[in-house]
Formats: sequence, C-alpha cells, structure tokens
Amino acid sequence: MARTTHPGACPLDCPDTCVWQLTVEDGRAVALRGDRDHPFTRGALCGKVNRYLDAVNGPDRLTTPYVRTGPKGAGRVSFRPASWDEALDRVAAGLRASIERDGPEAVLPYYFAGTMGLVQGWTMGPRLFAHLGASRLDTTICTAAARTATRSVYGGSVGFEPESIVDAKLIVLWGANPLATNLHLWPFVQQARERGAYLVTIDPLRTETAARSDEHIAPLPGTDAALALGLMRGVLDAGAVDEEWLAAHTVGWAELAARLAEWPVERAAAECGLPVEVVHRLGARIATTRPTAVRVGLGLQRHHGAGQAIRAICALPLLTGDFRYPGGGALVSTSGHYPIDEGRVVRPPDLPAPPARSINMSRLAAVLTGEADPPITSLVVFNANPAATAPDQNRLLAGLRRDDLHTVVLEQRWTDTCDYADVVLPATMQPEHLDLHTSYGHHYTTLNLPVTEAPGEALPNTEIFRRIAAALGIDHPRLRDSDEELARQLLRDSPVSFEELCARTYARTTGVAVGSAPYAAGGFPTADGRARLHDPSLARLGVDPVPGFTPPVEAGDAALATRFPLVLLAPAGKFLMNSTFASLPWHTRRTGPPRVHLHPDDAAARGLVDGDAVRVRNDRGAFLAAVAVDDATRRGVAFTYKAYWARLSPGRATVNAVTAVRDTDLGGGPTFHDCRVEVEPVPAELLVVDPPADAAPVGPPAPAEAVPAG
Ligand SMILES: Nc1nc2c(c(=O)[nH]1)N[C@H]1C(S)=C(S)[C@@H](COP(=O)(O)OP(=O)(O)OC[C@H]3O[C@@H](n4cnc5c(=O)[nH]c(N)nc54)[C@H](O)[C@@H]3O)O[C@H]1N2
Ligand SMILES: Nc1nc2c(c(=O)[nH]1)N[C@H]1C(S)=C(S)[C@@H](COP(=O)(O)OP(=O)(O)OC[C@H]3O[C@@H](n4cnc5c(=O)[nH]c(N)nc54)[C@H](O)[C@@H]3O)O[C@H]1N2
Ligand code: SF4
Ligand SMILES: [Mo]
Repeated sequence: MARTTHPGACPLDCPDTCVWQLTVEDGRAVALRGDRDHPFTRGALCGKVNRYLDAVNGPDRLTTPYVRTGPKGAGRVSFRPASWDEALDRVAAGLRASIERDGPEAVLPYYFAGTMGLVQGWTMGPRLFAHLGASRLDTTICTAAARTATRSVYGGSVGFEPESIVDAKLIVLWGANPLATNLHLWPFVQQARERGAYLVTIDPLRTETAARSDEHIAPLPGTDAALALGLMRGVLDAGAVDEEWLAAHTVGWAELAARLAEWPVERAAAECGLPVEVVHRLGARIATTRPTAVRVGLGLQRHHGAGQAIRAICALPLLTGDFRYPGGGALVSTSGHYPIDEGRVVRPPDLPAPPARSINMSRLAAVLTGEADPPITSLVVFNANPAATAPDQNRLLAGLRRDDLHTVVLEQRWTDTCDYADVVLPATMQPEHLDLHTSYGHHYTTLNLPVTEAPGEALPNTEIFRRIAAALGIDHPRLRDSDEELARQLLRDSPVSFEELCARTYARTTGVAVGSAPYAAGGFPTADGRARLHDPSLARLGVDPVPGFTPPVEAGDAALATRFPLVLLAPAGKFLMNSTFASLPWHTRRTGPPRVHLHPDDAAARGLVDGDAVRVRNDRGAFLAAVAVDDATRRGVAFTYKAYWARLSPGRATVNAVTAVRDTDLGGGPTFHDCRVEVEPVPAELLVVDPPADAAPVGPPAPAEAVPAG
C-alpha cells in the first residue's frame, strides 16, 4: 500500500500552532509527528496531539446529519439521521422563520477556536451571517480583557519576539503554565536559563511550570494589578526608571508616577497575600536585570480586574526600558503582528452587510434567558461546545432548552451542545480540509491542505455555509468562494503568496525578525507610535485611565466568603484541549475523572481525605468531584481542570455550573476564576458515571507513533 507523508498545521487553540507531518496510507491518516525543521515546533508535538488521530479516526466521528425528533437535552435518542437535503431544508426554514418573524438580529452565530484556522473558523460562516444582518458575535470568551488592555497600552496584541526570549536575563511567566499550554516556549526558556537567566513564575498554584522555575510567587487570585504596581514602585524606589526611553516612546508617565505614590511595596504585598520581602526582592531584581521578559498567560485575566491587571503588567517593562533589547519587554499574544485583515474578508466590499447589534458570547447564558431584546430565536454553533465551556451552565442549558429557540450545531463528534440542537451537521477535521493559520505565540503563517477523505458525508464548515446560503436562496459569488479563494483573500496583504505556502507550508510573515527588538525605538501600533501609561479614552468606559487595582468581585467579597470560603480556579488540563479531547479514552485516562484540589488545611477543616466524593457548590449550581488533597495550592484556593463534558461527568454537570456570567473591567471577557464555592461530602456512589444510554461506541484507539508525552 502506498504510504505518503504530508505537512499540515495543528488546528487547536494553542499558541504554538505546530507544523506536523501526517502519514497517509490508503486514504487514511495512520501516523502523525512534529515537523523537525520548524523553528518553533522543533520536531515534537505535545502529548495530547500525539494522539490526535484517536479523534480523527474515532468510531464516534459524525458521518451524517441528524434532525431532532424528541425532547431537547435528552441526548442522541432524540435524533434520527437525515439526508443533507432534509437537514439543510430544516436549517433554512428555522433561519427564515426567525428572520421573518423577529428580524435578522434574532439570529446569532456562536463560534470560537475549536479550530484556529482562519478559513474554517473565521471567514465563510461570519461572512454569511454578516450578510444576513444577524447579531454579530463579540468573541470575548478567551482573550477579550487582554486584547483590550494591550490595545490600550501598546496599540495592539504585540510584544517582544518570542524566540528572542533566549536573550533575556530575567524571565517572568505571569499567570502562564507553558508546560501544559505553550509547550514549545519551554526549550527557549531553558536555553535562556543555560545562558544565566533567572526564571520566576507568578501563579496562585504551584503548577508544573512553577515547580520547575527558580522562584514561584503565589499571589491571591485576582490581585496581579496590585503586584505589578508594587513592582513598578520597587523599580521607581531603586532609581531604575529609564526616564530617557520613557520620555521618547511613551505618554502618561507623570500620571502613572502619581499612582505609584499610592502603592508602597508593603501595600501591594498585603493585597496579594505575599510576604513583603518577596515583592521587594522581585522588584529589585527587575530594577537591575536587562533584558527582562514578561510572558503573560491568559489564565490570569479570568478575573473581574483583568483589564487593569494586564495594563499594569504591560506598563512594567516600559518603565525599565526593556523594549530596547531583544528578548526584553512583555508579550501576551503575537496575533497583532500579522498583516492579515480578517474583517475585510468577512465583510468584503461587494457583499452587503447591514449594521447589526453585537452580542457578547461570554454572556450566552444571560442572552438566551432574557437579556437579549429582541430575543435570539436562531442559534448556529460551530467550532465551540458552549454547553461545556461557557459560564453559568444551568442558566445556559435552560436557555438552550427553550422551545422557541432553533439551534443548529456543526460538529465533528456528539458533544454536550449537540444534545440541545434541532439539527446537527457533520464537519470535517484538519487532515480533510484546507486551512490557513497564523499563531498567537509565534510569527509564522502555515497552510494546511486536505490529504485524506472525510468520513461518510462530513463536510468542511465553509461548504456547509455555502450550502446553507444556497438553501436560503441567496446567490452571490462571495458566498460561493472556494476555500482556496478565501485563503488567497486572507493573504492579500501578506508577504507570502498562496503558491509559496503550497510549496513551503509555512513562512515567517510578520516582518519582525528573530533576535530583533521591534519596539526599541518606539513605533508601537498606536496613533502616535507611543505606548500609553495613561489612556484618557478609557474614562468613558468607566475605567480608570491610569493602571490601578480593580479587586476581584467574588474572590474579594468577605461577606460571600462566610458562605463560600473557597476561591475556585479552573485552569487548563495538560492532556485536554478545552473540551475537545474530553470524550476520548486515552485523554480522559491521562487526565483522570473530575477532581477538586484542596489545600491540606482546607481538606482537614472539612474532615475530607484524598479520594472523598464531594459536591462543589454555590448559589448558581454544583458539580461532583473527588477530593485531591494537594499542597500545590494556597489555603482558601481550590482548583479543578476546565472543560470536562457534562454528559460524561458524575451528576451531569461540570465546573461551569458554578462559574458566573460577569464581565471583566475591560473588554467584556469572562471571569471563570473569580468564583467562590463550598465543598461538602456526598456518598461515593454518586461519583460513578452511568454512560449515557446513547454513548458513542468506543473502539480500539487509532495507531499513533509512540512519542514521549509532552
Ligand atoms: N493542554 C492544554 N493546552 C491549552 C488549553 C487546554 O485546555 N489544555 N487551552 C488553550 C487555551 S483556550 C488557552 S486560552 C490557553 C491558556 O493558557 P494559559 O494562560 O497558560 O493557561 P491557564 O491554565 O488558563 O492559566 C494559566 C495559569 O494562570 C493561573 N491563574 C489563575 N488565576 C490567576 C491569577 O489571578 N493570577 C495569576 N498570576 N495567575 C492566575 C492558573 O493557576 C494557571 O496555572 O491555553 C491553550 N492551551
Ligand atoms: N471554567 C472554565 N471554563 C472555560 C475556561 C476556563 O479557563 N475555565 N476557558 C475558556 C477558554 S480560554 C476558551 S478558549 C473556551 C473554549 O471553549 P470552546 O470554544 O467551546 O472550545 P472547545 O471546548 O475546544 O470546543 C471546540 C469544539 O469545536 C469542534 N471543532 C473543532 N474543529 C472544528 C471544525 O473544523 N468544524 C466544526 N464544526 N467543529 C469543529 C470540536 O469538536 C469541539 O467540540 O472555554 C472557556 N471555558
Ligand atoms: S503544542 Fe499546541 S499547536 Fe502543538 S500540537 Fe500541541 S496543541 Fe497543537
Ligand atoms: Mo482560550
């Protein structure tokens, strides 16, 4: 049998956007490994994606459309297989009914980064809905606070060049856990350490990354702004402010300096629950170490005060002039460096797109239960599994159960969200479709070409949207653009052409060279090229124009703490990718069943020991878990991993049954970690999960090359 090997891109929501080599035999994907030549990937995929072919070849792939015949939320027993013609007729009828009865804004597309591919994720679907005049989705669920904060300070999602971190002498990983979530950054960090760099991780939890750092600082959750202000004060007190660089390339130092007068290191330490020497020592280290690289994760922004926290953290390396040096400065995301204008591809000039209201996706539970006026009566979900991943699960599921809501889900496998659909449409996976990828952790653009046949009748999202447009009777060339045409449109301003990418797979496309200091001489993407330490435009959003400390809402609520004494964090699990792998046997075996990790004192105070069954609850809801007694956390702070599936969890609820719909101070982001709970013992038998009667068959795992887990 002919074996061929093809390059492609890992599509998952991860900053690394790895290039892989996929071996195909007889039309079937049989092996997957990392591309050895890729400058960032350097040959290895992560543990979870080494088993990606379990997902591709799994017996649970959707291969045909389904239409609902029974009650919502009852599972697959409520559905029967249907032809594409019948399914598309149902989809079109539902959309038409909403538009005619309630107006086009009653339609809401809900999508996120199930694939980060621009073609399957961010073009044809949004284009069709923009043309219909549907409500526009404000895609806040992951990075909204950070995106808005970095735009305020730096003018966009930009920062130091990540491969240049090897040149840093002090590396601060702030609310980031790269050994689980940004694996390929780690060898660069290690290289810097071999050259003498000191590594500090700032995280309330002693993660694997924290444990392998030179120093771990564990502030109270949601207090990072206070810490950043205290560190800046330390730099100021040490006389280490780079006045010359600040004067040339920033605005607002006078206002920020006035704020720092209110933030002696002692105050910062007290807010953060840290010994004052710890804050003093790090401030002194930052004052005297050039270059310092601050790599900011996304976990720390899931608190109410996230916008101000990221602004303060982004201000810190401006004070020290760290952007002068390769590997110096701060970096939250590289996405703002790419010369790609998605907006123009979503709303091309020759396709009408009426103005429409914007709906914040992180508020979906509220939106579907009365907040939206006019109400949403058609929901089209793709590249997302909100029933597992969106906050306030009980309220969300009540919304999804509404009889007057017509829900369409495009999916690769039967997720929790599919249970609430009217129509489920089978979608292709990465080896089966064309896509184009930028990255939020490096500076390469990657092309992924289809190399295997899709199972059954599965189709790419783009083709499904083209067919929905046709079923609605819309005939416009822009709604017939092929995937290749969409990729070419995305690459219009890019220095690399589609043909070049066909030949080379990936190319550096940002104009920022490895080893360079892109903002050494200012030139930030703000109107005047200067970074902003003071942003008067924030006043009209009700936000302090000077970076300050917005306390967390629940974590900082002493009265609430009497009823719900534990702050609950739900960070990323190493062998899961949001909810994407949480139904696959290998991945769930590696991750284990849902557990709530408690500090030994918190466990002892409740008479709990390792393995005990508990209900984790607050006023919004509850989920069941086993106790893990774990000194990786602070007293009063509990944690669990995000994004299990409710239908595969005890009690059919996940951590998002307790998380709240509440916006961050900037950007309207979610506040998953700003959450208080109590835990109470329950009988052990409650943790036994009865597989849903309609659970997909679990067959033998797909062959995958044995590669050490990352
Ligand atoms: N293996 C794996 N990789 C992933 C994902 C996954 O689910 N699994 N998810 C992907 C996605 S969608 C994203 S957005 C990224 C997220 O990437 P990261 O931001 O690295 O991941 P998180 O685990 O969400 O959060 C990082 C750390 O922030 C800490 N944290 C929580 N609250 C605070 C706080 O108040 N202050 C500070 N300083 N730290 C805090 C958490 O304890 C956690 O260890 O990872 C991506 N990569
Ligand atoms: N408690 C808590 N909840 C969280 C977080 C947290 O830290 N704590 N993190 C949040 C974050 S950072 C994020 S980004 C969100 C992510 O939440 P979601 O956006 O819901 O992401 P996933 O759970 O990965 O679901 C993606 C789905 O897209 C499907 N998919 C993948 N590719 C394709 C495709 O080409 N076509 C179609 N039709 N489907 C496809 C996958 O099968 C999968 O079911 O979760 C958030 N939820
Ligand atoms: S590290 Fe990230 S990009 Fe690379 S294979 Fe794993 S999930 Fe995909
Ligand atoms: Mo995310």
